[in-house]
Amino acid sequence: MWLLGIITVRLCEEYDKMPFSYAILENTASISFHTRFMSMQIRPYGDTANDGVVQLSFTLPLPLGTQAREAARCYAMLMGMPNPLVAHAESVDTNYSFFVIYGACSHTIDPQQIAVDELAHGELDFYEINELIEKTLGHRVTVIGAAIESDAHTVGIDAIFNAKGFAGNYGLERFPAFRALNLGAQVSCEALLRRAVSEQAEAILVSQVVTQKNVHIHNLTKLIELAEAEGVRDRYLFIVGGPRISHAFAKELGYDAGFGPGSTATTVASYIAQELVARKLEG
Ligand code: B12
Repeated sequence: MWLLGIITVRLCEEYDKMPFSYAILENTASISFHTRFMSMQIRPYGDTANDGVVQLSFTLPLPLGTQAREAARCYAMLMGMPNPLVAHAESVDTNYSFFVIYGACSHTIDPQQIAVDELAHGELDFYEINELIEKTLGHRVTVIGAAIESDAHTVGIDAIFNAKGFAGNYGLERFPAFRALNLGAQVSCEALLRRAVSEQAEAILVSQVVTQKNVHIHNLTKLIELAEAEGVRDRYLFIVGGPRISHAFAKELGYDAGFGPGSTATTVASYIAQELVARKLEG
């Protein structure tokens, strides 16, 4: 521990000697080279292009004071900010302090090298979705949804299901092509699967908002494992949504699709309609 302490202090001292503008200039020189000749390397934009300036906030388990402020500054250096400024410090409890740090990061990123696993399905409108299902599938599609297990947050799943919808988009209950059943929150995986069977659902939509201690991973894995154990995994489209969900993450957990913050029923309905049609055509 004491060795780590010494390294930390030395690192802070070394960075302290480096003027803020020098750190930026040094890094900007290398970025120009890369930008022109190698690849497209970028940094965040603060005052001038590619200066790397960011603002971040965090809480430390220390009472507010000079030691806490310095600890926050050193911690920001360890995160790759050569000369951070503690722009704001506030006590949030007897033994906890909240900080806002302002500083320039030296790291760069090449957006051309970033691979994003996104849904390839295009977005159809309300009428196109209903028409596609009616003409190609020839029946109403039953979709069933819930916030599963311990999760009590209903606003997200309601935004997707409720007829009045969200952000100017109708919810699934409004689409004539869907029979949409929203079971609400804190529904066990067992109960959701039982209901999906009895209602002859074609898609199961689950919401997970709380991610503390990775509870969402536990809950989401439980549902897929249960479906596999009961031999019904391939009977349904398994869809998950929530503020910390991405399509790539959903796939990792064994789901067919994942929807993150700001999702609307139109996007989800477009996916369900096109995916069910594609599966039907594949036989
Ligand atoms: C309202 C709220 C509550 C209400 C919920 C009331 C209700 N009926 O829903 C109450 C007070 C009950 C609550 C309780 C708790 N909450 Co709360 N809550 C919130 C709050 C303020 C808003 C959430 C919300 O409604 N967002 C609006 C909706 C529209 O957004 P959304 O959920 O992201 O949904 C969109 C997408 O994610 C997606 N989506 C979501 N679900 C689905 C599903 C499908 C199938 C699809 C396709 C898409 C999709 O589409 C939606 C529309 O775009 C957030 C903070 C915040 N500002 O987000 C905290 C927050 C989610 N809560 C939090 C916590 C910690 C809790 C508690 C654990 C607190 C406690 N210690 O008791 C409890 C948990 C209770 C439980 N067992 O689940 C944390 C979660 C942190 C984390 N990462 O885990 C947050 C982020 C607050 C925070 N900053 O700490 N909460």
